[in-house]
Amino acid sequence: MIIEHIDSPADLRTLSAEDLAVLAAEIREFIVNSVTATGGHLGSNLGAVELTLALHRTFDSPRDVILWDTGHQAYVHKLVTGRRDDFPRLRQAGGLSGYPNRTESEHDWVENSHASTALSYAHGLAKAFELQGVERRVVAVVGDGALTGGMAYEALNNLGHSGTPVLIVLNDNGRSYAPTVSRLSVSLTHLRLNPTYVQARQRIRHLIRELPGVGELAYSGVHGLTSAVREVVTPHTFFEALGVRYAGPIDGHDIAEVEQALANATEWDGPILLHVVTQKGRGYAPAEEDDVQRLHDVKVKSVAAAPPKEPPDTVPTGTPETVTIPPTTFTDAFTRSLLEHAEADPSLVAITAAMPGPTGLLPFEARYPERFIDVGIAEQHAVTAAAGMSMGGLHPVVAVYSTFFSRAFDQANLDVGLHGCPVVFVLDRAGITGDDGPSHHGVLDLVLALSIPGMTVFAPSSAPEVGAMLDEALELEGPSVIRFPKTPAPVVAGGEVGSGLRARRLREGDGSVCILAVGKLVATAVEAAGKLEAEGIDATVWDVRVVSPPDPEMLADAARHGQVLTAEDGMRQGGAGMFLADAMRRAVVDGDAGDGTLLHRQPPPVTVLGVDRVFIPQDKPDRILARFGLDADGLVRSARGAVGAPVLPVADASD
Ligand SMILES: Cc1ncc(C[n+]2csc(CCOP(=O)(O)OP(=O)(O)O)c2C)c(N)n1
Repeated sequence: MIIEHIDSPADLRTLSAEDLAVLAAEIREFIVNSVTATGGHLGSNLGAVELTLALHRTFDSPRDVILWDTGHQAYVHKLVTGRRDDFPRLRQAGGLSGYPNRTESEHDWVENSHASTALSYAHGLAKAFELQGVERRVVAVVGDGALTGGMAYEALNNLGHSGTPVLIVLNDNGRSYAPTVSRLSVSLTHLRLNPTYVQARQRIRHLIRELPGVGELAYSGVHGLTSAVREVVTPHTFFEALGVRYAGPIDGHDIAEVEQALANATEWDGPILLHVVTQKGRGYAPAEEDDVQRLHDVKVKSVAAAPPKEPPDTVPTGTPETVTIPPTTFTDAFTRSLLEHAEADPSLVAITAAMPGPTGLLPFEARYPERFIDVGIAEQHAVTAAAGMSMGGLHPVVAVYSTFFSRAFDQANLDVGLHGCPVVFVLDRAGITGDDGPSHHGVLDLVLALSIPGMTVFAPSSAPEVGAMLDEALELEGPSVIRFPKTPAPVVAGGEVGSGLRARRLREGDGSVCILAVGKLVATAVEAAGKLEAEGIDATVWDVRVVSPPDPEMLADAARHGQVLTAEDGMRQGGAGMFLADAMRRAVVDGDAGDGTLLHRQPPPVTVLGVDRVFIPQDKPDRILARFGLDADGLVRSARGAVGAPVLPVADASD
């Protein structure tokens, strides 16, 4: 096996064309076997095999910088930079990261995973080398999906203006998660498929290669000629208008062709974009046959069956009465509820930022294509566009991952919040997400959402709550957030769901300790209360449901306890617990119990439980939660500690 002898990029440079072809096949097999065992990004890596080999044969990494936009397609790069043996622990605790990671290798320059940043890093690095007079080349590999992100355009514009020498490799597979939505992508596709261009290009290459003596030499100059042809068949070149030279398109699976083009491109003393066409999922039938996502990412051992092309039958496809299967996940519950609302409300529109599948919008897209909007990887635009839609009389629901909501905070705060637009944000993958590591945990959404004036913040504790909350959110006159995790949570309190903006008291204790639990932590709190009871501590448990505005009845009840604990799967500093503690203090000190009684008393001490302000490495969510004391045993320990601690004397509410 050739792959067993590849421990560094230098080992690639001695290989013949035949060896490289064999190696590419071995790498594909390795990646399929590895990723199906651990889970991870499959389609994107299978499409980048030859491109990665060509890059590492042409450039001298790490002296030359190779940056991977988003970073999910860097498995081959990891393989050829000495990390082959670490793949069995891909995305496992303490194991290989699913993205480039500076602690793993000197070949990894950034720890990314949020898209569209590589061109900016590249600009910065190239500028630094230029100013220091150092000869080092900077290459940024960006997908056509990542190129839909606004930051990429900011960087292109700045690169073109400054003339900083960066080689941008556009890895164009026509896909993001789903097919890429962008006019630019469509134009690029037209160019690569344009028969006049393709034929002319092939004829020129053929003629040149046949020239006796000078054929191969002249072949290297073929891009000059083909770009002349390109100018004829494309009305304008977008990149060149920005000041970035364009070269291509070339076949990204032809290693020799890619190497030649890379070598030519580095001759250009300024920013240049090489358009490389690849096939996502190449060489693995289930991926090639997955029409929508090309097996972009896979769960452990789930690749044998490609995802359904039609909406899954666990969501309603007929009238609402046909719905009989209970929702299994929060996402599933959202999908169902959204479809019901969409049927009743023709002004309802659903917006995704390039992730229609994972956010549960595919059935909506299938049924209401004209009301489905995929903006590309452009969360900021999604949010402000939603504000505009709501100003224009539509009812937008923006479905994004919690971690990507951070990108659009300013837009959510000012463009939606300040204008009081009734936009509903549905934040999936909230809380601890696990395998994807620090950048993917959704631990900031509560902090961010709670700092936006007028934002109603819902945290469903189980899937059936999602529908009730969406009902409520769509009735509000201002913006709202519904945030929930990927993993389903058990339905507590006999399957009943709450309503309106009210919290639910799930358990009434003896007044010693009250747990205010948020979202996923509600089931944990109920479990903890059971354990505490066995120890003689009779805890009250509330499902907070609506973090803002908090239910006054819940606050008043909590204030009557000797101790209060709050529990959430988000950042503790500035999160739900601190928000609720502050609201309770104000409620009791200002005397508004919400039920007609005046309190005017000292609030009880509050122990705020949540995630520490640290970047959390990859691990299984339950293990991470336990580490932060956010499992049932952790809550028991905290409650025990709180009850045993000295309690401030409190005046009775009736005094
Ligand atoms: C800001 C942001 N939003 C969403 C995502 C989720 N995401 C990860 S990869 C991806 C698609 C990337 O497509 P492309 O750049 O074309 O790479 P490919 O996988 O097709 O090679 C998306 C939307 C992300 N990583 N960052």
